[in-house]
Amino acid sequence: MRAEELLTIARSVAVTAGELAARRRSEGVEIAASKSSPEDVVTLADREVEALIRSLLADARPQDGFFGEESEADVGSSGLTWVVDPIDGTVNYLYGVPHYAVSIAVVEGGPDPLTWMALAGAVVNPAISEVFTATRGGGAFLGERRLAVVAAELPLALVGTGFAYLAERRREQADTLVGLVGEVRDIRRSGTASLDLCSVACGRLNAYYESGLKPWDHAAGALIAAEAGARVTGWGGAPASQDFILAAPPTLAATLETLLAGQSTHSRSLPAAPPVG
Ligand code: LIP
Repeated sequence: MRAEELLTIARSVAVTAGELAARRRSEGVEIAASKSSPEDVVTLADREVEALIRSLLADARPQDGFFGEESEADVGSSGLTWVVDPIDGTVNYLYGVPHYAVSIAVVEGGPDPLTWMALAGAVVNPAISEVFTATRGGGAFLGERRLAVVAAELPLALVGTGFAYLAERRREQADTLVGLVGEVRDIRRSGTASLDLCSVACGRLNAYYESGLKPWDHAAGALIAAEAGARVTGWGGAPASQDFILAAPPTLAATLETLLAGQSTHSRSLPAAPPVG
């Protein structure tokens, strides 16, 4: 199946799932459980939205694999895997901040960002009806508008980032930020990685970086940012992963990676975060 056909499925399912997420938000959100820490919660809506997405994708593409935040992975038999965050920006969603997203990507390969190749992705913010999409080699779009990153010199770069759910890790990430904040225009912390990556794609941010993301947080947004002209990378040209992701126009990305590598030397020597799943 061509990437455009896969994108049609991703977009349609993400929009439908976004409508359910927004409806549940308007009815009131209930925490179902906490995960890695009391701050790291899952809502009943997270689970319900992922179940809807999983069902719609199984109907459309029964042979494909599924890798979602709230349910068991399934490898499938087609060689394609759907990577899904039913509600990215869970804390924003819980607090009623209208900045959360349904993120759906389809990749060639299994559920490993170090080896998969993203083919198509959709990130939908239902609170403001924004639909970001991309296909590999086909460009990135916000609705029908083609997207392109906006370059900036480091001192004038607006840089997005995020923090972990573990307090000790947040302290180390804040230490890194102390060394960066005086070198750039300003920092933004939106709370939704997929939308941060889409913001780089459309110029609402010049750059975004974060450590500790799960694969479903960045699978679709990374493709959208790359198709808009961003360099999306891990450390030293490695694929983006839980270890580190940086998205920015190529020249700014190189400058930022050098600066962050120096700031993060200490934290990078910390043991790697526990494997996903
Ligand atoms: C969130 C990310 C965000 C990060 C948060 C959390 P979730 O994902 O989108 O960028 O800073 O710590 O990981 O938990 O809302 O799906």
